[in-house]
Amino acid sequence: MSEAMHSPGGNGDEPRGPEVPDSPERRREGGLATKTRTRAKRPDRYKVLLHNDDYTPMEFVVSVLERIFGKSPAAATQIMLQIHRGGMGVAGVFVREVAETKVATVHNLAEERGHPLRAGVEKE
Ligand code: TYC
Repeated sequence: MSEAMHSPGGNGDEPRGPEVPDSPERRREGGLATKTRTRAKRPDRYKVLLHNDDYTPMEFVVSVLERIFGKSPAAATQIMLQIHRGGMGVAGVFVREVAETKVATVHNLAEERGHPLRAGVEKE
């Protein structure tokens, strides 16, 4: 055997210990495997608002609040009346993608039935 095969370092075959994936962070730390833990932030919430109009039947709004927003018949009726008297009301609060999907569902159902009911989202 040649001397070169036993000399430490140099021929690229020396054991290097447990493999840790390389990363910009690891290089910055001079080769030490460190990790900064960053807490995941609570996603922003969005209110889904229903708007009053003169034509959508009250029963339809109540059924939307029950079916799309999971409200009890009593809660759905209270929210509908609040919208009817005050101009708008909160149907629910969700992360943005869910809120936008609810709005689209409300508009699709209302259009199917020929009602002008409108909904929108507002960041909390
Ligand atoms: N104002 C409607 C009526 O008198 C009822 C209504 C309530 C419509 C809530 C829309 O978001 C609404 N038939």
